[in-house]
Amino acid sequence: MQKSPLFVRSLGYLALISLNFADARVARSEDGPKYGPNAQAFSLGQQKAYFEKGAGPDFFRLLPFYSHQDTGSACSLAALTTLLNAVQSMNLKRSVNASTKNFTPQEMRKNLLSADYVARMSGKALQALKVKQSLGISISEFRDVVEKTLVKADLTAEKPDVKLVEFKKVEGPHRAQEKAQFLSDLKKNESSGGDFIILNFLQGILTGDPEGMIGHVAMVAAYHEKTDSVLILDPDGQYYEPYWAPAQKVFEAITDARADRKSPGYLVVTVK
Ligand SMILES: [Ca+2]
Repeated sequence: MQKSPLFVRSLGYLALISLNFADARVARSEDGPKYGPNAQAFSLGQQKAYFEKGAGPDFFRLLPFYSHQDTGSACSLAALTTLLNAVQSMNLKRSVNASTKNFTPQEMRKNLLSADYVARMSGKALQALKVKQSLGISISEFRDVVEKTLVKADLTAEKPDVKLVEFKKVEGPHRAQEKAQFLSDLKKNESSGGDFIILNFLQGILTGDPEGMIGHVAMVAAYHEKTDSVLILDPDGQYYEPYWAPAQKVFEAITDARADRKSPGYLVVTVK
């Protein structure tokens, strides 16, 4: 399929000037592979090894609510939709019943989200400019959106804990400790159903698509310790399905300074 030179997709934080960046992107060969060496489509089989010992609780909680972004800047909103539906299904405050609706981006825009965030998720730079914003969102700002939306949706018995784990913008010896923290969080998250990880990352590092070298937001569905790989629920459904990626590459993708205009990082959301 022919991609428009101004085609903008899957961005977590796109400044207005990024339209120029998108312009400059190198179009991938139409005949090239869908995924590079750092991503394996979920449908291609690694899950067989993952399921040998049974999947973690997040996988079953999140997969039924996997959401695609509906605009070029709404990846974080898609992840938020998945998160809210997953938390709602946990019946932490009240049990779902026949009248309980699933959350959808359309209804959330109308009834749950701030005008500011809605404009930033619109995919339309001028609409974002009207509220003095640019398209997309930084992970630190998204932390606040996740917390406020979970509270407003009133799905938990206790106030949700939304922790931002930030990385230094520059490379250095601190990366070893940061990676150890990330792996520790992945392992803990994999074993517990009461917490979830939301990544902010440079999509192209994982997919191999030069057009994807921009910030992106997605939930972690699983961590397979045996193969040291992470199942990413990439909301860029126009092009991708969930895929496995080596934890080392995921770490590189989330620490890359280009992933976030402020400072790169990820969220650990704990609900009770
Ligand atoms: Ca978990």
